[in-house]
Amino acid sequence: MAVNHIKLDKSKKGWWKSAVFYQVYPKSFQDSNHDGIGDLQGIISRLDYLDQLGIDGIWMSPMLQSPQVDNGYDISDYQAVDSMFGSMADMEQLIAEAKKRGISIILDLVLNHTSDQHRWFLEAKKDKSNPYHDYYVWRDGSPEQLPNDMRAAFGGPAWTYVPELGQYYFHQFAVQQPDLNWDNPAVRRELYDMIRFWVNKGIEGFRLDVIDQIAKNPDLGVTGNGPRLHEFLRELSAEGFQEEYLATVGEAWGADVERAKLYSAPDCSELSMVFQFQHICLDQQPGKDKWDLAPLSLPALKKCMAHWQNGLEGQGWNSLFLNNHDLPRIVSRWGNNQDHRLESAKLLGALFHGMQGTPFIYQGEELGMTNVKLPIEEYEDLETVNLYKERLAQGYNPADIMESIYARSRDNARTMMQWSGETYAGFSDVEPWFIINPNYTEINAEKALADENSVFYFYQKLIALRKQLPVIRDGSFTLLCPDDEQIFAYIREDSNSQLLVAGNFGATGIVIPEEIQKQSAFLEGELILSNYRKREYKEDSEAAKDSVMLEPYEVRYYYWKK
Ligand code: TEU
Ligand code: CA
Repeated sequence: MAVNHIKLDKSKKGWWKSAVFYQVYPKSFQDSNHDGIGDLQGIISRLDYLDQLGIDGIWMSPMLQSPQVDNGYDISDYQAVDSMFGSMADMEQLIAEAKKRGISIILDLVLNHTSDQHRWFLEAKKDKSNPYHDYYVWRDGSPEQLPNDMRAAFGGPAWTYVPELGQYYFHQFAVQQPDLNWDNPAVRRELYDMIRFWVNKGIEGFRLDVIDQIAKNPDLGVTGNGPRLHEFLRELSAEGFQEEYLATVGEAWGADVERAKLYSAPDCSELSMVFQFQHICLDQQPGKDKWDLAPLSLPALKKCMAHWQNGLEGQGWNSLFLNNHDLPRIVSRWGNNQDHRLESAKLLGALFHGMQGTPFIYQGEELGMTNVKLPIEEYEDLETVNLYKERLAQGYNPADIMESIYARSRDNARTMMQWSGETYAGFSDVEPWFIINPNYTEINAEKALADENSVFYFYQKLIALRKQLPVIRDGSFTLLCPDDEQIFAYIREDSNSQLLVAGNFGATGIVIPEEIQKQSAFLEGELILSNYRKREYKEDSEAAKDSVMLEPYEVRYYYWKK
């Protein structure tokens, strides 16, 4: 299957608008030294695979020195590679080997908090006059009297008492993840210097962990979208990012379209783009958290995406994603991993890759990897473990808690990458740190590469199309049939061309609505992509490219040159 990968010129401003990124979760990607833990040499050994897929950059979840309470999101030294993953030399080799293949390495910056084992925090809790004390957020209190009733994201209070100081420190996440005090200019300076260290090593972009939560004000109960947030971001950008044309993406659960225009302003005064989560939160009960499941409304999903597509056009830039290391596998969530795994995985990929923005693929998504169901003792993720305890104590029924966990646990994304049908799935030759989804004998990269009908080759085509058709990057977006409960369709258009994307989100066939049939791209255009092979055989009238029946989870792209 000849797919011509166009390599991007990274010295061009805004190169990331044409790019497709791939997220690697280092611990679960590839082990190279027989300890059952993924590592940097493992990633290097799989660069050819990623190059074959056609991606332009790798966002790596943190591989820096860490006690691994939260799988590396608790960093104890920002300038040292954790020995579990390799050495600084391995990191330099990874950057160089990736660059040879036109692949940029994007580092995950966790700037909201450090590990409680970071040197700064160890100093900070020695005494109040220590220069590092003010690097963190402290309030007076007594064992009986917490500063206020704010809660941490992973359960329990957001305050932990240090008896020697008679003070509490603030943490939005785990007890072992104390929040940094961004109001202190010395903290910001340290972080900018650290960013320059990595830029000098050849890092070409950053993903910024919970960036909307850095400007907190616990006295007012404020975590996200604090008053100084955009001031801090402009400084961070000026000091850390701008001149190199780095690709920067902020994780911002609290972003709406208006705020995203600030974050991703075309003058690059803040970031390249943000990960927003409004679409991701649609299948939970309003006002509740992700564990309180609700069915997805397709019209709501379509309108949400259209709102972002239209809202940021010319005024900002979207990221496009359905998966990451915190989210369940999309084919299990919004697709159909029973009877239509391949079709629905491709449908979801095609719908998102046809939009304007920069797509991010999460490891294994290109294979259509699925969720897992485990006995509670086997979950590793602290969020999952804490949730179970907390809900049990609140009187929830264990079976209901498990349903939420099966659907939403972050561990769904953290099982080992499925490379082959061999023992340990080609991930390692010893038992890995966490489980392998038992379906690895069926779903794996080796099989996918041997099957031209695989999700892998479909994603490869999606990536190649983005490079070939400027309308995918630049065209306007018009949602079709917004209220239809089963069809997801839209038009991308520029002055020379039109791209029609039409998909069937249901397990039953459906006639293409009139509103779509009358589009020029449907009438005059060429069918350039479909997830049903029979569309390629034009002599069969049932299967013809202009058939008005969409099969279950079918998706088609029609391209029309005006
Ligand atoms: O995630 C931020 C975050 O808000 C998630 O914890 C999210 O709330 C949760 O997964 C869904 O309920 C980032 C990282 O992506 C995550 O892996 C880290 O655990 C977290 O920050 C703390 O650094
Ligand atoms: Ca290893």
